[in-house]
Amino acid sequence: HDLGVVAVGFSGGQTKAGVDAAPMALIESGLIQQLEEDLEFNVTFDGQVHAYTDIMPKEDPDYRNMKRPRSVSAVTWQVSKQVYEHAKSGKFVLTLGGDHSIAIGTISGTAKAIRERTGKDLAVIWVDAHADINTPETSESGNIHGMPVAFLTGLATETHEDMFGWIQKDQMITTKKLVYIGLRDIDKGEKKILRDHGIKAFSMHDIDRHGIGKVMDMVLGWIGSDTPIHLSFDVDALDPMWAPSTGTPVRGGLTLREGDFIAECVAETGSLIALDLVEVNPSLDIQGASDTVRAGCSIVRCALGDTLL
Ligand code: DIR
Ligand code: MN
Ligand code: MN
Ligand code: MN
Repeated sequence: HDLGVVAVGFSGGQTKAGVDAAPMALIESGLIQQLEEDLEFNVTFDGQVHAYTDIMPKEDPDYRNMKRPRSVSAVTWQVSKQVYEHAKSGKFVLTLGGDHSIAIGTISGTAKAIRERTGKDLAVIWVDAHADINTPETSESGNIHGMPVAFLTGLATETHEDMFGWIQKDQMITTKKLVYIGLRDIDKGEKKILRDHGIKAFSMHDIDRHGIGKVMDMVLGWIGSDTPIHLSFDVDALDPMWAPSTGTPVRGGLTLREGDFIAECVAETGSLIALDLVEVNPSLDIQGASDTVRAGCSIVRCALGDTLL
C-alpha cells in the first residue's frame, strides 16, 4: 500500500508556540519507520517538516476578526496542493500537524482528488473536543483553528483569494457527510450552526450513554459504506490524562483505548483515504509530552490498520 506523508510545522491558526514542533517529535519517536517496517507501507515523504517561511506574508493584520488570515490561507493553500497530489495518485495521505487550521488544506485536497477519481463526495470524521465550525463572525477567539470546518463546508466564505478565497466548490465537503466524535466544548454560535444544519455529532455524553462501540456503529452507519473517508483527529479529543500536551485541553475526554478504537473502526471499513493528526504541542506540559506523542503515534498506527491480534 502506498502512503504519502506531509509534515506541517505550522502554529499560526492559534496563539501558542510549539505545535509546529509536533511533526518532528512524532517522526523522531519512530512513527514513519514503524509504518514502513511494521505495517509495510510504501512511504513517499520528502523528509522535511514544512515551515512555509518562503510564502509567509510580511504583514498580516486581523481581518473579519480572523488572526493571521493571510498566513493561514497561504499555508493551507500549499498544503492543499501537496495533499491533492498524493491523493490524486491513489496514495493514502497522512498529514502531521500543526494546529487544526491545516485541515483546511488537507480536506480541500482530498475532497478534490476523490471527486476527480471517483465522482463521490468525501465523508469527514472529525474527532475533537471542539467543533471547529466557527465562522469569523461567531468566533470568540479569532483563532482560525476554530474555523476550518466552516470554510470547508462553505458556511464561511471569502472573496479575497489570499484569505481563503482560493477554496473552490470542488474542494468543499457536504455537511451531510460530516460526523463529529468526542465533542465537549462547543461555543454558543457553533451550537446554533450544528443544529441549524442538522450536523451529526456524537458528544462525550453520547459516548457515556451508548459506549464507543455503539457510537462507532452509528457513525459508520450514518456515512454509509462505499464512501471515501477522511479522518481528522485532534489529539485534544483524548482526555488530558492521556494527552496533556495540547493547546486547549478539556477534561472529560476519550480514553486512550477509545481513541485507538475509533481509528481501528474507521480503518476496518477499508474506506479511509486520509488522516490528519493535529494539535500535539510538546512544549506544553513538558512532563506529559512523551505520553502525548505516544498517544498520537498510536492513533496513527491504528488508523493505518495496525491490529491487536
Ligand atoms: C474555540 C476553541 N472554539 C475557538 N477551539 C479549539 O477558538 O473557536 N479548537 N481549541 O481545537
Ligand atoms: Mn480541532
Ligand atoms: Mn480541539
Ligand atoms: Mn470554548
